[in-house]
Amino acid sequence: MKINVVESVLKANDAVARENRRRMESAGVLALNLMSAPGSGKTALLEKTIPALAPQRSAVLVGDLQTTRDAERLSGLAAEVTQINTGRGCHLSATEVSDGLDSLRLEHIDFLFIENVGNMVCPAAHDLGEHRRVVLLSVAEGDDKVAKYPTLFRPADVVLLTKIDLAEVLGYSTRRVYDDLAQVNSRAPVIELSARSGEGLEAWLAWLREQRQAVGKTV
Ligand SMILES: Nc1nc2c(ncn2[C@@H]2O[C@H](COP(=O)(O)OP(=O)(O)O)[C@@H](O)[C@H]2O)c(=O)[nH]1
Ligand SMILES: [Mg+2]
Repeated sequence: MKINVVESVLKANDAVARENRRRMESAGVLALNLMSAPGSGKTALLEKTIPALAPQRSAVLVGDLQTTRDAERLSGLAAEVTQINTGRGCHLSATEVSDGLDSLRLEHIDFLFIENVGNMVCPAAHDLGEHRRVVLLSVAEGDDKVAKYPTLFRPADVVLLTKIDLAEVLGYSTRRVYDDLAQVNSRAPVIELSARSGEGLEAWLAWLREQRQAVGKTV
């Protein structure tokens, strides 16, 4: 009985996610779901990405349990920013994203960045209707997390090794991360980057533009 309830909740989420994807496709929006542990640098990356990419044509839906702090950091950088507070929820749901989409003028947007709630388990289980899954792993979290949290990394379309400016001081082994990724997800490209130093940002911007072309749009 319990299992049936869980299945039906996920099925309901998937149906709403399909509708979200259809809405965004008909408006020509590329949607990216950013997932990682709290503090790995999702908002900092968006602060650098959006001004360099398409500030007038980007929007953000940002999920946190409480506060509008991330929306405040990003407002003024993107054309539109909506904060979603999940209360006790450890991930965004497709329904919350659907409500978020209602707040945006989709026809004016090319890139929609969905900053998921910081968590390495729950977000990966919930389709939001995104086109691409972006998984961040910061150097500060340690080099052993890919093998420990494979469900996060397996469906990633790109893996961003963030805060790479800290690698040396932390004695970080990127080799271990690449070895583990080869077991878990050999499809996703890996970009080493730092929102602080700017290293890797050009490669990340190029990847974003390529994805937009892949869904039939150019910027
Ligand atoms: N050294 C360094 N610190 C960073 C970098 N990116 C983010 N941070 C810091 O990491 C902390 C968490 O970043 P934030 O963007 O809020 O993470 P989020 O919770 O994933 O959105 C902040 O203190 C940032 O200044 C980076 O590339 N290098
Ligand atoms: Mg954030």
